[in-house]
Amino acid sequence: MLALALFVSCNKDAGDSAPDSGIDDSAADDTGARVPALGLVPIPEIVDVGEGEFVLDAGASIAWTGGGEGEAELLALALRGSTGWALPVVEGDGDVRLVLDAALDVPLEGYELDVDPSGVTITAPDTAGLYWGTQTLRELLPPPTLGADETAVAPTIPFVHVEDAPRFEWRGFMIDVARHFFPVADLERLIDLLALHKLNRLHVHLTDDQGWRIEISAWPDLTAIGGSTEVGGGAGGFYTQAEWQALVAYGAARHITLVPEIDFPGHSHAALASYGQLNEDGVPLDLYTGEGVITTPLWLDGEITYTFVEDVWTEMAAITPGPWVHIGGDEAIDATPDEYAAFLTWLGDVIMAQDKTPIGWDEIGSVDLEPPYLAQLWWHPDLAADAAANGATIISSPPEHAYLEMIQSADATYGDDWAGIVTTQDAYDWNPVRGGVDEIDVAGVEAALWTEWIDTVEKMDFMTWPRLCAIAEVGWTAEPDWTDFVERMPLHGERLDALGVGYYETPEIAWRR
Ligand code: TNX
Repeated sequence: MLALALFVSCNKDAGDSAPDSGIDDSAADDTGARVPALGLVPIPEIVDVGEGEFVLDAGASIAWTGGGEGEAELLALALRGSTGWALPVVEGDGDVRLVLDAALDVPLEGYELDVDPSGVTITAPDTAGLYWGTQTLRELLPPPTLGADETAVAPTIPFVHVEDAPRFEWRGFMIDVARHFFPVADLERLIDLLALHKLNRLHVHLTDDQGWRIEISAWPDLTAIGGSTEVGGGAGGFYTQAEWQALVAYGAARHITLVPEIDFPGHSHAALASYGQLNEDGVPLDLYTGEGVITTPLWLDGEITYTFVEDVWTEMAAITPGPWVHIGGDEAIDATPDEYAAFLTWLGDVIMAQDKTPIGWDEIGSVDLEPPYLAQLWWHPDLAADAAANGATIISSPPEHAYLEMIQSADATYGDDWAGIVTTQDAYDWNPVRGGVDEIDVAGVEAALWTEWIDTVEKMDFMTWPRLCAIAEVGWTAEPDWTDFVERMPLHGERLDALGVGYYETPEIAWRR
C-alpha cells in the first residue's frame, strides 16, 4: 500500500473526486506534471498517478469476471506478439482483471482503471467500457509493446487510478472507398487504430460517381461494372456481402459500429454506368474515373429507380446489424426541392421499414423527415439546425476542422484546400456543438477522409494522423486543452511508430524521432 501513498492528479477538481479510490488527495495540489508524461490520448477525465509500477511477466494472465471475455481475448491478442508470452485468458482472478459490474456508477462506455502492486483492475458497467479501459492500459504500457514484433522492453505499467467516460456517444471516422478502393485488410488495420483512440463508428462511403463497392445480388453489374475502376482508372474493387459482414463483426468485437453509406440521389454515376435501364434513354453512362467531384443524379421519374433503390437497401439492411445506415442526400443539385423532398421522404420510409435509423448529409435538413434520424453537419450548418429543430440528432463534421483530405501545410503535394489548410490545431480547437444547435441535439463528431487524392495506405496514414488523434480527443474529452495535448503527443507518436503508422510529422508537435 506504500506505493499508493503518493499520487498526483490531472483532473481539475481532484480534491473532491474519486472518493473511494483510496488515493491520498492531499497530493492533488501538485501540478500533476506526471500526467502529461503518460501521453494518454484521448486524455481520461481523471488520472491520478502513483509512485511505482506493476510489471507484467511471462506467467501473466488476463482475467474476466461477470463478462468481458472477448475484450480480455483481444487484449491478450494485442500483447502476445510483442511479449512473446502465452497470456492465457481466465475467468476469475489474474494479473490483469476485467470486471463487468452493472452497479458501477459511471456513464455508458465509462470505466475505472487501477494499477497497484496487485496488478491491473478495469471495472465497467458495460463491455464497451471494459474495452476502452483496455485501450488506456495499452497506452500505459511502453510504446514498443503496442507493435506486432517481440520487444525486449519490459511491460511496465505505472501505478495509476483512472476514471473515464466519453463526452459524446458518436465518435466517428468516415472513409471514402468509392473514389479509391481499400481492401478489407486495410479497413481492419484502420479499425484497430480507431479503437486505440476510442473512436466507435466507422462510416464507409460505399458508393459514389467513381465506384460501387458493395455486392448487391439482385443487381450484380453494380460491382461487375461499377466496381471495376476508380479515380485514375485503376482496378477498383468491391466487398462481397460475406466480406462486409466479416468486417462488421470485426468492428463490433472492437466496439466499433460500421455504418454503410449508399449515396443517393446525387453521386450515382457508377450505378447508372452499370445498368442502362436506370437511365431515361436506356443507355448506360460511361464509367467516370476523374478526380473532380461530379454529382450524377438518379433518374427520379423512372419507376425502376425506386425498385432498384429499395432492392439495394433491403439487401444492405439485411447485412448491417447496427442500427444506422447512411443514405447520403448530399449535392443533389439537379433535383428540384420538391423532387428532392419526395425522394428523401420515400427513402426514409424504406429505411424505417427495415428497422434502421437513417443518417444523411446536412442537406436533408431541408426535408421534414420523420424522426428519429441523424443529420451530418458538413457545409450547411443552417440546414443541420433545421434538422435538429425537426427532431434530428446532429453529427458534427465541419470541413475546416474535420475533413482530413484537406492539406495540412502550404507545401503539401496532394490533397484539397477548398476548406483551407487544416492543421492539427484546427482539428483540435473546435466545438462539435455549433451552428445554433444545442449540446443535447449533438450525437457527436465524425472526421472524414475523402479519397480522390488518396490511393495508398501510406497517403491515408499521412492525411489521417495525427489529426484524427485530435478529433478523437474532441469527441471523448469534456475539456480539451491544446497545450496539454501537444505535451502528450510526442509519446503517443512513439505508439504510432510502433504500430507502423506513417503520420504527418507536423511541426506543431515536438516529435521524439
Ligand atoms: C465534398 S462532403 C463532398 C465529397 C467530396 C469532398 C472532397 C460531401 C458530402 N461531399 O463528395 O469528395 O467534398 O473534399
